[in-house]
Amino acid sequence: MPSIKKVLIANRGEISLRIIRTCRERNIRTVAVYSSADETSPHVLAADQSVHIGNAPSAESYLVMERIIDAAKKTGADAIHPGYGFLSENAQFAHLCGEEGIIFIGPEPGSIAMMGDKTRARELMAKAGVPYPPGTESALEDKDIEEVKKIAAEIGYPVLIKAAAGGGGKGMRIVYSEVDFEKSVKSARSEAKSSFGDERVFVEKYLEEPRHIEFQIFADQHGKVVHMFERECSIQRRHQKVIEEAPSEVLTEDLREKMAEAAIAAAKSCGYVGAGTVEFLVDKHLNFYFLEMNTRLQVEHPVTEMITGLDLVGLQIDVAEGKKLPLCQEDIRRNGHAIECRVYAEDPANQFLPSTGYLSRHRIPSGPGVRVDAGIEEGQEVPVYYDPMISKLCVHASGRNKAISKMIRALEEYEISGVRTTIPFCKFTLEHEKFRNGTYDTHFVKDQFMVKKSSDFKHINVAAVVSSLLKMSENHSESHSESSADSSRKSNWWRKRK
Ligand code: MV4
Repeated sequence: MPSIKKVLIANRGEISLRIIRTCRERNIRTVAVYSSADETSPHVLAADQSVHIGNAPSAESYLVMERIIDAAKKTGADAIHPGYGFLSENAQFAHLCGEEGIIFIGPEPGSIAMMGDKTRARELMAKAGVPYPPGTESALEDKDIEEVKKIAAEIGYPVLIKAAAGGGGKGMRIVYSEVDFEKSVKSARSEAKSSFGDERVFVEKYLEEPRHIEFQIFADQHGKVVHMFERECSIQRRHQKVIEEAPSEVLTEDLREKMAEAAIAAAKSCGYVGAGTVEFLVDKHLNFYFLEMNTRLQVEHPVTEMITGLDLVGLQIDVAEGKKLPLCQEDIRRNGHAIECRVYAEDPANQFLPSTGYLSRHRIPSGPGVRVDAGIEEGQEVPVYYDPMISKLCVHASGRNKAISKMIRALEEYEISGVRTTIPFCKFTLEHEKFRNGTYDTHFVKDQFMVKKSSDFKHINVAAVVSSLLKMSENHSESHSESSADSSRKSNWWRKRK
């Protein structure tokens, strides 16, 4: 059995630091790779060794497979952890690692490729008996448009056209009636072609007010697959998750068990190994449908770590070394409630435009049940080249209400100056009646927060939005002032709330 002695981390930011921490606990050496924008970034300073791999744009650094493999060979790393994003779901990269005798800490390239093709994934679910939204079995290219229109009419409008190579919402078109169908297929195809170099699209019934609930699964090389319960990720903005929590408010024990079983069947259908996530949409009648499988460790994995007490990166390393999963399903218990807020350098008062600059102040909250995974430190610049996430703020408490209170406290304690952040938006959401009573769905951000046209006002809680925008502008003026008087006022976060 190969034992991993040195891991190269093909990523940057908080996830690289997260991986380095587990490696250090196991006495595994670490190698960071970095672009010219990351010369002084925390992940580079924290790793045992570092290798410069190119210019700031990721296409010239973190996405260049050969440079990363060369860096692993040069430093004698025996494994590569891809993190999330970048090359983490690139089957060719996983394959290249194998060819070079480097352990790819993730699934086999074949599993990545199968789940990356959404029509292939639907076929696998059909065989595995996992429910998925009604629609065309294969890509539309195999059929003529009249035949496809017939299928769309049978499933019933609205329907959704999706890219076979897609995910994350790119190349998707909602079609409300047959008159728009052909035109939407054409535009979805051309977007799919330009985004993925693959114009194949397929059609699904459009589920109108779904919740996004995903199951964490883990598989070893010996055929054992377990699940680690769900995460509810319905608070999203333009396919970007903002708040995740576990457990989900809507699942009954019975439904949880059925979905977990479906998630395990989905993983087995592609011979999965390692950490993976099976995404489902759940409608208001609590029917669930397979959406896609993410063949990587996800951003929001700390939520699962908090409710299970497990170290998912540690388990990834165990499994990559060929060890049997050191736990059975019965050993995996859930305890309490966890919430994650993603803190982005984006301005919620200005359509979430990226807010770049120096973090002149970055003081993170702490206390029992509070975890902050940050990839950037005070005094550093938020690079414009990558995702503008500053940190993930996670809390754990015995129940949901306590977790919400703890998160609000932690958000208030968090001090950031120099850039505007999504902290006020997270607070707005946590204080929102629909979040508190758990009746939100994937349209929450758009419906409750994005005030664009005045006609939208009749649908929203005007008072809540106005008060949150006022709070945001307060925050805004603070974040741009760096006088000592101002920062002393800011550090008075513990004053009684109004
Ligand atoms: C859907 C859907 C409704 N019905 N599929 C969005 C990203 C991509 N992974 C799939 N997505 C969706 N697929 C059917 N048949 C609604 C979405 C969707 C969504 C899903 C999860 C979380 C947020 C979302 C926001 C908009 C649309």
